[in-house]
Amino acid sequence: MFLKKILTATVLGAALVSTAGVAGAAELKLGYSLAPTSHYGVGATAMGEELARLSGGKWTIKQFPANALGGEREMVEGAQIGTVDVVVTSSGPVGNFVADTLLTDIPFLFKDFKHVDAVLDGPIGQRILDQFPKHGLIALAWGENGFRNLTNSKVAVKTPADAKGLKIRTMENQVHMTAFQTLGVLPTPMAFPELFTALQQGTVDGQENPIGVIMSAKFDQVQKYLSLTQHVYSPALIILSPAVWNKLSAEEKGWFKTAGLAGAKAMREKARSDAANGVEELRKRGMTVVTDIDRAAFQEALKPAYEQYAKKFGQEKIDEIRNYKY
Ligand code: EAX
Repeated sequence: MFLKKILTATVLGAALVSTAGVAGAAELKLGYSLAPTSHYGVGATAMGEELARLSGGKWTIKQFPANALGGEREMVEGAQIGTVDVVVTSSGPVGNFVADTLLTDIPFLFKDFKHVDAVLDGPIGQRILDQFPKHGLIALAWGENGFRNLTNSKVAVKTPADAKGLKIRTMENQVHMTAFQTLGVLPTPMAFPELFTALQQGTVDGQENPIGVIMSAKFDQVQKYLSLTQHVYSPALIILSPAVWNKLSAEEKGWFKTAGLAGAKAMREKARSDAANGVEELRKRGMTVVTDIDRAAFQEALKPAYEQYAKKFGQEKIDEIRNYKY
């Protein structure tokens, strides 16, 4: 059933533009961690359509959803060495390659979507994207994963005290791990493809992700409680391999940028509609949704983590995002 969905999406994608007969036509491999119906799939499709349209079918995109090309860290490594052409990924592992992206992973930094858009689409976001080439990667655009929420199989978490002692899977991301350690949970960094089984087998008690990811990965099947903590915003990035970028003409680079932005826009729209409508769906699927979260208590409990972030990044860089006028 799932495979059939993937095949259908791929066939549809390929049918949009026929590359037969286009001189030097090239099909790019694009990987992501979720199903084709997810915000990543919607973004990848929009990007592929725009790229094919702008290039008259010279450049097309073939999607490899559902971790088919590996976990997010592996896909980014693949882009660096040229075995993967395009990656749609959360910022999760990206800080291991481009340290400045870690700034965006600080808990309770972004207030709302308007704040997110102003920062990521403005000079701060651009400055971070500009860091990628010197680390062997091209970042075409900021997409979206979304505000993350805690799920677990044991307890209705409203306060940091409720979460104490839970074993929670985190992304392979130092900023997130510091936050969870500070909250007194046992952070277990793990690649996303291993997560469903780890939850199912009880290797970890919980995890945290945006609503769209929880729905797409069907974590409701292995998790009882969904706490709407919205404790951190999780950006996504559309990353291109320099092996592709370096052989493009200036005109083609423009097409890729435009297509990347079209993908990012569609991804944000889908992620936001999932965030707005998905909670009800997850409730219907049987999750207990906890809405009265003491977010002030979480922020208070995170104070020692904020001190560490200030040492690591410089307080002014954090404040520049936190206090950005929009
Ligand atoms: O990008 O690893 C994660 O939890 C990510 O949020 C997920 O793979 C979607």
